[in-house]
Amino acid sequence: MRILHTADWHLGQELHGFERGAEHDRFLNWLARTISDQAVDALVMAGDVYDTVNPPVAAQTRLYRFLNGVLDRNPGLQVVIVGGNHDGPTRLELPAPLLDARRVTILGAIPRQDGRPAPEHCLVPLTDAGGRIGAVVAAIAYPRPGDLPVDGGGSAALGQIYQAALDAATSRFPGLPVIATGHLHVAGATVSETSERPVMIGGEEAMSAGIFPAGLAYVALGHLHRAQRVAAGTAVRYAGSPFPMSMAERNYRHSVALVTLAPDTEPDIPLPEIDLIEIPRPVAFLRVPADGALAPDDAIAALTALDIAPMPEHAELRPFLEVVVQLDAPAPDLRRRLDAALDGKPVRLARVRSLHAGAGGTLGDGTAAMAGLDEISPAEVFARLHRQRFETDPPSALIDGFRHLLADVAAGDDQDDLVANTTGHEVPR
Ligand SMILES: [Mn+2]
Repeated sequence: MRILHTADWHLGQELHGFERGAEHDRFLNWLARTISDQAVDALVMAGDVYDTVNPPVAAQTRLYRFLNGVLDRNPGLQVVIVGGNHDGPTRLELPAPLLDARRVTILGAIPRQDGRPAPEHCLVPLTDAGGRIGAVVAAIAYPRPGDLPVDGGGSAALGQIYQAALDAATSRFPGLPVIATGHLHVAGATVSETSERPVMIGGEEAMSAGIFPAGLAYVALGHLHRAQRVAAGTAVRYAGSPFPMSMAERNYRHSVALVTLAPDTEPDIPLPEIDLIEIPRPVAFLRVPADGALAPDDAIAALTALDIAPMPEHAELRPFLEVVVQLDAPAPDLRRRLDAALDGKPVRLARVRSLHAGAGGTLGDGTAAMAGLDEISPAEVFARLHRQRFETDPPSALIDGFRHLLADVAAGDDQDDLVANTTGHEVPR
């Protein structure tokens, strides 16, 4: 069995106001070719298909066109998609009735029965080229409010969901390797500053890697954008995003994971063979300077000297540029001067970061150059404000409460989806 694990496409995403559609097209075309070239049996997408709960029509068109193409060209291919924290569960599942349920499974949320998470309804048997069932996917989506207790104990409760899924899989499909999906932040993994939206699951921001039972052959994760292995022992991996979703990700090597499961099942769980296939970067990310910061005049000289080969292709494939400037005095015309220096160059100035020498304003901690508001997390702003007002760190219960509020606000217009999901969501399988 050859399973291709990918995640965090964020279709519909914009980078500082610039559309990413051309990059997504390049990635999806590459992915479609890779599925054929590598004779993939199943594609597993571990959440954050879309960037928002109400994605633009173009983003939905992209997904449907991709699915139609790969299913048509690869008659043996199965596709398993689960929802992430950016996806609206019912929106994600919308095309499912039009698709062959034997080949495509879309679970926007963990299905429920009698109001409780029902992981036994997440099982997807995978068939190999010979038509035999060779593995099972426990397609667990991002846990939604109500799936887990809110007052702590989230890891334990989610661990029980994974254990129940594994138990159901081994009783229905004895002896077959079981792959689980997940969309969450596992403690100890590397986050991308200001890129992934923090999540609260069962009262915890990061879950222990111990929630995945040792009996799982592989855990296909989404949410963190850096491709990385999480736990030793069981193979637990983040596929990572297909290309940088923020400037912070510009030095990553983006990839998909090709997971090969041994054909014969042993009493012990066979460790899967994992090959990372690097994704060609559709658009270059430049930073001026490469490290550190430049004084305004030096930055303008560097931009004037910037030599970028003219690109025959359209504007949406021009490199993104970030300029980091050290400011000792206000420079209200900086952006205009930077734009002038770049005039006629085939590059997109996505972001200008200004570092200030002073101790910073009301929220500066006085020890380092003040970071821009878009570089510090909301929780850090909250903590700094608390220290400024009360001269102490906020107590952990207060931070937890703040993070809850933040997650609720971020979930925002998810609410309609959630109501629909808690009341009427029953899975066909
Ligand atoms: Mn996510």
